[in-house]
Amino acid sequence: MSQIISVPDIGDFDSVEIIEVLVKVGDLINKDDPIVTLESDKSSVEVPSPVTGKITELNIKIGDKVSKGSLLAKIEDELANTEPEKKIEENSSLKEEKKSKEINFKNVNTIQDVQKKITQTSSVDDIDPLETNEWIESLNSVIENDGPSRASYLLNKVVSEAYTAGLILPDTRTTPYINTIPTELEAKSPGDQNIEKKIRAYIRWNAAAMVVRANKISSELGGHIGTFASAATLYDVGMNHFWRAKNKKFGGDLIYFQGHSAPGMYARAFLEGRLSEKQLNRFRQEVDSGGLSSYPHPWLMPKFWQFPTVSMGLGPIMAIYQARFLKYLINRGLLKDEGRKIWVFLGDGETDEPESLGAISLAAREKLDNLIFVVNCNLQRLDGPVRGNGKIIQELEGSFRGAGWNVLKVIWGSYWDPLLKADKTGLLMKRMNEVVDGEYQAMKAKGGAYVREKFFGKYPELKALVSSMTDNDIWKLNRGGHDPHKVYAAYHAAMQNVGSPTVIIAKTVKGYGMGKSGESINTTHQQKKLDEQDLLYYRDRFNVPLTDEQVKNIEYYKPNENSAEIKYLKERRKQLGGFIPERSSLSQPIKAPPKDIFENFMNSTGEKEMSTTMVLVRMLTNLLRDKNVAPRLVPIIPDEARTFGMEGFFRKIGIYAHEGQKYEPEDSEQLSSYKETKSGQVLEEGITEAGAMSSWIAAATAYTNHDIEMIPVYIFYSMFGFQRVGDFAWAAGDAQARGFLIGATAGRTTLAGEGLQHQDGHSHVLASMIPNCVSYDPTFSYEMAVIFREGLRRMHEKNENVFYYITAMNENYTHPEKPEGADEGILKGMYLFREYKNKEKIKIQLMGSGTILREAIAAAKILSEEYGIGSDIWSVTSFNELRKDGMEVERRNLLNPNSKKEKSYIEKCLEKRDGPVIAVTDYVRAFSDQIRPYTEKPFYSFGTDGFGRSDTRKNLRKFFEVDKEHIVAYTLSALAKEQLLGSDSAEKAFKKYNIDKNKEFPTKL
Ligand SMILES: Cc1ncc(C[n+]2csc(CCOP(=O)(O)OP(=O)(O)O)c2C)c(N)n1
Ligand SMILES: [Mg+2]
Repeated sequence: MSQIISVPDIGDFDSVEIIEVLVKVGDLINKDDPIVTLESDKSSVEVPSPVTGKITELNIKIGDKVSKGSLLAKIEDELANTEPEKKIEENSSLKEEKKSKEINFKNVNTIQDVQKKITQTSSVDDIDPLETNEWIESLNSVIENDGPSRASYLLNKVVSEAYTAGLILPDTRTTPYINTIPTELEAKSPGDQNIEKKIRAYIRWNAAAMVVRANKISSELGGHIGTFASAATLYDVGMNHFWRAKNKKFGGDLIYFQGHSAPGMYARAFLEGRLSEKQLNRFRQEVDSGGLSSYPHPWLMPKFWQFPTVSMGLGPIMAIYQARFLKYLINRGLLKDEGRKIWVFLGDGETDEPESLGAISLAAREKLDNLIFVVNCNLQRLDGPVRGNGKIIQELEGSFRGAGWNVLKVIWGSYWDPLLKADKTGLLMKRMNEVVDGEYQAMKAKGGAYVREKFFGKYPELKALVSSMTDNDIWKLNRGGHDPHKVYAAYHAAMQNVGSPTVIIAKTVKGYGMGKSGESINTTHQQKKLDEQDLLYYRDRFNVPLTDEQVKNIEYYKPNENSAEIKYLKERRKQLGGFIPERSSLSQPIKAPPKDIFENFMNSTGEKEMSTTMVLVRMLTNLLRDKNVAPRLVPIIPDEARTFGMEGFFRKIGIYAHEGQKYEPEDSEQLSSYKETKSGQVLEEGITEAGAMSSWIAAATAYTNHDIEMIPVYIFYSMFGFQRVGDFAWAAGDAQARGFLIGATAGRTTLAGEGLQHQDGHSHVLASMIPNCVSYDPTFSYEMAVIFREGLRRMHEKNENVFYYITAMNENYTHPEKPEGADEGILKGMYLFREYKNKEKIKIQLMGSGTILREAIAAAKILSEEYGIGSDIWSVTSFNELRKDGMEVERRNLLNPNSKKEKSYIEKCLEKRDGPVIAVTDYVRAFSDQIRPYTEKPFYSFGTDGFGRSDTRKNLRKFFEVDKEHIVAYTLSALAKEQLLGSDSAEKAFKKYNIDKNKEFPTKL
């Protein structure tokens, strides 16, 4: 049966142009295959075929204008049978919906398997204990007869009723200041505790010894002892029992180590035989190869570290988006679901960074049960207590519970269990609740007698509770984070949790075991030099089998290979699949797309005006037709798709949504309707540049973390890029990210109306500071195409560890054809775009980039036609790349004063050309000034230094003095200064163009 294909609802547009016809008569096509591409003045979108069939008639051609309802083609759809497919889709989405409607009890009780009955402790606040008992007995009977789910349901119901009745309920953000998992429900560790204790002691010792040794070499080297000392058990339990390494059979868990706990990881790797004593001795001495980096830096130790975490706050948010990206890869069918987990270690002080907690609601919303945070609450940060007057653990519990996380508090160690059991009145718990962190810290600094007096001494009953204990016994009452049993139970519960992320909030002591030199004191963080007495104390505290002499020499301790400890440690890692951390990549390069995908962009657009953003979006649309590239593209947008004309992607490739789409979108009839789907490809991040950047980093490092090469393209307002999330970009460089960052709406005068906070005139300068960031400011469509294509080739085919920053503009203009042989120059940073030769022989070297190149081109015309001055017009696609080349060549020349002078690329371009350089961009002068040292020609740069403001492009260019008139006048003046021309021409030009000489420099306005 023949069917008509017409233009569907395309939103607010009328009479849009057909820019591509993608089928011909006789073609057999599938449902949803594109028929034509339509382009408005802002965006392009493909019209998909509604059915599978054979094209029998084509009613349009390129250049036609069409509107909603216009006839495009006819298709014979007798080959098609799309109904069953549809049904399958419907069935699965129905099922999903049903599933999501099932009642979820996880927030009611995190311990799924309630085995114990609730027992009443008579509380001092209870006015009617008998009545309370009746309630509790009822609850127990429900648990016993109908199970915990029913009990939870009833409690929920009662609570809802109470809310409805207007009852003011107790604040339930937090639970009492005790462990979340009751002792009876703790999963027991299968490990040999004796051996594990010894291993932990050796790791502690070696970590501290390494730092102390480094500081003997030079106190400049620094390092941390106290942090790892507080976290050793948290890491050890993970290493011995939970964290599975990547190997041929399994993708591996990903562990984000707290940056300054790195010494502990080195110390373990030393026992495992992965690092030598020589390497430990080179901690923080990296200049000659073989040293160990201060913190986790994949750039410096590319086979060891995976995640740069030491800039606080970046680790937690990057890990959240990593966990989400893992689910994305699974839901898109690119990875199999192996139950891999992302573990993230962070300090309690670090949680004050907005990035640390800024995305925790996303983690819950996305049901990231592959994510486990471990917050090491040692109650201290660098200067002092994290919450001296409060309780960081309770505060964090409230935040995470409120966000929908599964919260497991690990506050008290096993030595407290009998005391808590004996606490029949709830007084001990009350005391635990009322003591603030400042006091808790002081107690661990001051010893057992102090704790007896200050903690238990407040209430006679509590004093009595510990009366048979010695001060030393009291001192031994341990915190949960130092108790391997409690930590094991929490990790075990976290692994079982389904449907939400888990946070383990563990209480520890900063500088645990360091004694007077640094246990729980405000200066612990800075402690890196232990003297002999301190070291002897530390050895004794953990029973490290070293003689006094060995301690004095700060020797490392490593038992021999056949010792029970080393065998055990290795065996545990063998069982868990290998060593951690370890960085590797088994990913396959992506075959670069054929030339013809980009060929169109090399031609002139004729009369047709378009922006480079549109060019880029068109290019991505084309790439989505390439079978190798298409599945690997990850478009990432922080709520700006419509700004950039990318809304066509919504329907075409779908927006990733782990629960699919539970609603019919308002615009479902339209071609670019808002389509959310479980297999969606677009990461529509909402308004979070930090989040979007974290997604980009996850995708850009998927080649190592997931062994699959992905091509992330994150497109954002350029002003909200490097300026906003520059530290992430730095971390991306460290992590050896590969992918595209697109700074759209770039240029201080090009994003006209938006004003000061939006107009970017410096992102390229910021980008230039990252060594492995390759950046370009292209003007024309062919430049964009050549650059993007090379980016794909270098990063994703040749696997170079660089990432690309490309600016794109929103100004529409026509694009010329690519000049013959321009490719090399486009990539190196400059090429000759056009030449004006005049009789008078005065010439200038006119350089421009981005949209301001067009002002330069217009100025050259005026200079030639009105002043007889010739120009060589250089399109400078990358001042940044030119500078890199200039610096390198200069250095080589200085190192080889006897050799023939090598020429930089800039010199090669300019050597046979006359006249001063006039460089003009939509960026601050510092951008073009970068290449000043690499040419001997006089150099004048013009740019957009100063705060932006809203106005028309024309007015803004006049204000910043980068319009064609200013370029002409300043050029004439520069020529006068070079004594190539009299000064009258310039003076006349200033008058002619009404240039106000008394206007302040724009940076002062
Ligand atoms: C963004 C950032 N700001 C500051 C620092 C410097 N710094 C390193 S560790 C530290 C204190 C950390 O305290 P906490 O998070 O509680 O970790 P702890 O050492 O107590 O485990 C600070 C301020 C940093 N690394 N990153
Ligand atoms: Mg801390």
